[in-house]
Amino acid sequence: MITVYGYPQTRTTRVTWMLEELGLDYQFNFIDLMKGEGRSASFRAINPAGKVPAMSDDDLVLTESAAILSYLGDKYGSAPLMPSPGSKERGHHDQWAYFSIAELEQPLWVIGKHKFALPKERRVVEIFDTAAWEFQQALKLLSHGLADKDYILGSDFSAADILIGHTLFWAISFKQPIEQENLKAYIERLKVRPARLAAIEKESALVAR
Ligand SMILES: N[C@@H](CCC(=O)N[C@@H](CS)C(=O)NCC(=O)O)C(=O)O
Repeated sequence: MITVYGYPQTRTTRVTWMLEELGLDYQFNFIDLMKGEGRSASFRAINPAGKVPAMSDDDLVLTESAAILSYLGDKYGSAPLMPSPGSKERGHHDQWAYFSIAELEQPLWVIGKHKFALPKERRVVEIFDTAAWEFQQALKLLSHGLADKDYILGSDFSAADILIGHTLFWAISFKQPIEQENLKAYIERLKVRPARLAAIEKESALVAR
């Protein structure tokens, strides 16, 4: 059985979105970050970093949202959601997955860290302008890469779209402008993915408990 350790409206949604795309059953183990459960000894035994998401599949425990998506796609999925290892498509898939984590997400996360995540004495508000500018540079590259395609690899949705899409939704909630018309249309396409909506609905039910 697959267990997701997570908290709603965090990178956990990348994993639950992927699981819903794959049509897999999973348990959601709610780690209440607001109550400090990320730092509990029991959760640190799963992820020493104390961060979500984490995932277990039988005796395998994984952290890092992008790695979890690759594992799930390779083990339970197929192309086009997760192109085969060694294929050209997989090369492009991984290029955009790593771009999402390394280039698109990082400036946003810098903003998040210095707004609320870091201890107050570690926050440097002067970094915001530069981080916002860096995010805009990453958006230009993404817009260029997407061009007139529906999804980042072409006409088919892939796991890379989950990583990119989740990051773009995050940017919207951080009030970062996204001006490129092709990115706006891409966001609208991703927003209504039934698997994303199902993942969010399940998360909301957990919060409402
Ligand atoms: N690179 C990790 C980042 C994980 C991460 O930073 N998760 C945040 C939630 S989105 C977290 O658990 N923060 C709690 C904390 O830092 O204490 C991934 O992609 O899974």
